[in-house]
Amino acid sequence: MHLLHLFDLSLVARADEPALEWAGATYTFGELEARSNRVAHALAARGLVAGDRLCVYLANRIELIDLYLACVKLGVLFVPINILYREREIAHITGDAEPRATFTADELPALYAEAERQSTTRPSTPLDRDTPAAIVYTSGTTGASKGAILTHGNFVVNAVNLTTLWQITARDRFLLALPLFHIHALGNGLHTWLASGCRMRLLERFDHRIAIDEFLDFAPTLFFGVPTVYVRLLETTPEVARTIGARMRLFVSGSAPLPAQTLEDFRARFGHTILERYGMTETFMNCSNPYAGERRAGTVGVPLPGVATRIEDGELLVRGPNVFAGYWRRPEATAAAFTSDGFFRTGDLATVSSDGYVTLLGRRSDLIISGGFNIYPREIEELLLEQAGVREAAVCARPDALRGEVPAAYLVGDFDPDALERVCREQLASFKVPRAFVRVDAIPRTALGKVQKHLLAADAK
Ligand code: MCA
Ligand code: AMP
Repeated sequence: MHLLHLFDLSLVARADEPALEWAGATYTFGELEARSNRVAHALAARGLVAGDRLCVYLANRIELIDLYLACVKLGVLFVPINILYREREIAHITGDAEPRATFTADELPALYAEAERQSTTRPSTPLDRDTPAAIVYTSGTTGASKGAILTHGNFVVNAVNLTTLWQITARDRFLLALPLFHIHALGNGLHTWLASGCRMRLLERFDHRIAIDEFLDFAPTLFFGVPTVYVRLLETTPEVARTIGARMRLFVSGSAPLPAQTLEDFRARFGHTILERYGMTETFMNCSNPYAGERRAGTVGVPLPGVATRIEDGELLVRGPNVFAGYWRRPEATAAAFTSDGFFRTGDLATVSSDGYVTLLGRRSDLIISGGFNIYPREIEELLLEQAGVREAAVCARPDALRGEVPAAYLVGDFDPDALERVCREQLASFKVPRAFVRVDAIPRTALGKVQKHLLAADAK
């Protein structure tokens, strides 16, 4: 099975039904089908063919959906780039993916002028379960990010699992505010929407100052968030929270650990137990708390259908049709990520209870997750080490009540912290900029020279 079999449940079978609310207008599934066909022909006219890569550097908007559907229909690999990334980070991705085309907001008017003249019939391309649909960059355990090749089969199995297990149907009203350049919104959000045929309101981003108004105005039944989003929603008044809660069916959380206290506070205020699940770019969703059974705080629930799990040296390994096809042009990194019997090493440390619930205990690597965005310290350390006067640098996580964690830099040398901060702001996405630049006499290391980040982090509190 490939993605168009899944999407046709909505694009074709529900063509006249309302599909998408975007920027005050409502579009039917049939209109989305026609728009994306025109865009696909316009891309083909520019020379894009199956197997090419197309990068998009866009915030959430209807054109991002058109472009994704057009890529799927052409067999072109969709490569989304985080809109918060700056030149250095973007250059790494475009250099590695070697796209035939890259779209930013500036290029859209010309493309849509060309699309206007194109046919609304669907282009035909051979597709199957193993056809790559997207390359999504994720940092892995090294500083430079690697492209995870995600196939039609990966997207399909993830969407079918979640739509069934979370009982998502055409009757739902889905509010999507997470960024479509990550698998959380793209893989889970966009694909369960198209699999179920529900009505979705898409927001450019989750802006906590207006999010509540969107909830009240749209009256959703379904919402996906990262923990920071739920901490933000707790700022609302009890009356408004009750109004929103009364219409809602399901709140889902993932991408970072949901503190048990947030789960409790949210239940008290909104009258809903947030359903926590666990996934990765490379694997889509691995585990979920049950919709109907016990949603156990502090756990990520049980493995999804088709997902085999194993614990090895404390690390969770997974295997199944949800697991990606490998890293783009990095056979060595791909080989290192899998065991000889085909299990993917998640890098997450976990335990499993006697009744099958998985609890995540931390990460093998020193990954920092801030507001659901991943930060690999090495990338920031490399930039800091390029700056005058910095002799040694170590970046580690500081606990943060709103964002879970934020990065802090520890440095040896003779430097100007304000200048370092300026350079980071210019060259890195805002969430990667260290919240502190701390001068230390030495970076603590083990006898083998490995930085002992836990000692630095202990200082930070
Ligand atoms: C944040 N900012 C953004 C966005 N989000 N700018 C543009 N588009 C966005 N989507 C910027 C703000 O402009 C601001 O920049 C800074 O980030 C903090 O903004 P603030 O309003 O204070 O945000 P917040 O209340 O902290 O909320 C941020 C957020 C955001 C909405 C929680 O971090 C977010 O969307 N996180 C989700 C990321 C995600 O989907 N991750 C999934 C990856 P400045 O500081 O310059 O003013 S993991 C994954 O996909 C796997 C498969 C999984 O398991 O899900
Ligand atoms: P990414 O590489 O951006 O896809 O991020 C995947 C990582 O996010 C996983 O390896 C986990 O460390 C983390 N993650 C996702 N969901 C959860 C969750 N529910 N609880 C804790 N960590 C999570």
